[in-house]
Amino acid sequence: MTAGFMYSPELTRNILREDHVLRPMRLRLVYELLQAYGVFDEAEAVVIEPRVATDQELMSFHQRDYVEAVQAFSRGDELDRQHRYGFGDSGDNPISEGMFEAAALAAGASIVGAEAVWHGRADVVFNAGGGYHHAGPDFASGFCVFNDAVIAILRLLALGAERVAYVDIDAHHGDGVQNAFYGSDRVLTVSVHQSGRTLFPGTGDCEETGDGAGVGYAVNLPLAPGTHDEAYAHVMEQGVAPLIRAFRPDVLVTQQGIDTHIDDPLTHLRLTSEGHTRAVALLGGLSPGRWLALGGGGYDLSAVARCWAMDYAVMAGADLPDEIPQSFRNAYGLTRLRDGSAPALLEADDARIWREAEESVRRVRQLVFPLHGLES
Ligand code: OKP
Ligand code: ZN
Repeated sequence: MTAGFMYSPELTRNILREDHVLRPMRLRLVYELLQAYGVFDEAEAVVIEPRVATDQELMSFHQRDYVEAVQAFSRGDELDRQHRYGFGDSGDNPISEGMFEAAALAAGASIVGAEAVWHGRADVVFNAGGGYHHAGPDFASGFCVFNDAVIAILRLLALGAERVAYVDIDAHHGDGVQNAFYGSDRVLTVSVHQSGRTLFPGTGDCEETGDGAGVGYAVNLPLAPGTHDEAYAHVMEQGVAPLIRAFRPDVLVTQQGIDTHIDDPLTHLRLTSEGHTRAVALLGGLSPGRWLALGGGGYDLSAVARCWAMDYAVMAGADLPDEIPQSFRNAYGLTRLRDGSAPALLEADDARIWREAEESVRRVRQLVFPLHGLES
């Protein structure tokens, strides 16, 4: 397996706002942790330099006026028009100097990754600095400016992919990607997330299954607050895996937000590093040999660094010992790669968690499985 890792220090520079929870330095932690382990010394683990996406590439999904507006805002111009495009100083999407270049670089990294897996230069490429799944054609949303996931999928289709499977395991519903392909049967979007009843962006119910030709090609598996590794594995195995197998994609695209982690400050899921990596390993096992992996949310720096390093180890077939190498330990104070076991649960919570997980699986199997020739 050749596994590419998209990286340049430029990917870690754009600070949205001093107090913003999305801190670009988290990518540097992932990279430095992998480096401390010596992962990139192996021939099959290669660092790939991103490039900035062109305006044309951004406009494969985004409206021209939006791309031009982001460009202007990024220079500090036309700021009075920011609210109509979803930006605002004190909200989720502040304007920062250079944000256009930063967002275009994140999108360019996903494009480069998509091309590398399509042309077989790598079996898998991980762009941890991508996965901006909420951005819409003409608006920023949920920390996302340009939707690199949509743009990369459009590139794969243009290169000749007939079917692309997109699986989004961020704690938030992957609404922007789902909406972009809602009427298409060539892109299967699957999102596993904390239910919209209790979390942004509020969508992602099981009943959202697609439109027209796309009916059956949008899949949602909402989860209860508190969902743990065991219930999560059940949903992945019983709800997600059979669909991907039946769909037989030419390319697998994953969004691996790690805000599902028990220590994440924004969500209420309770996955451990083991639960997350197990899901990623399952998805990797479903790859047709072309896999574009994207980052996403993840707001606890320790969880991000450790879990995404473990994700990349899965991709590169590397074996990382639990003890974090001295150099990284001294710099950042992390000692163990993996979480210990998760804290015990109240019985009543556990019953509720299982009930919701099983209910999501049941509804998806009923609504969507038959459309793919699967038994519900
Ligand atoms: C982005 B990703 C209400 C607060 C909503 C937005 C969270 C964005 C998460 N305006 N906060 O999916 O991790
Ligand atoms: Zn998220």
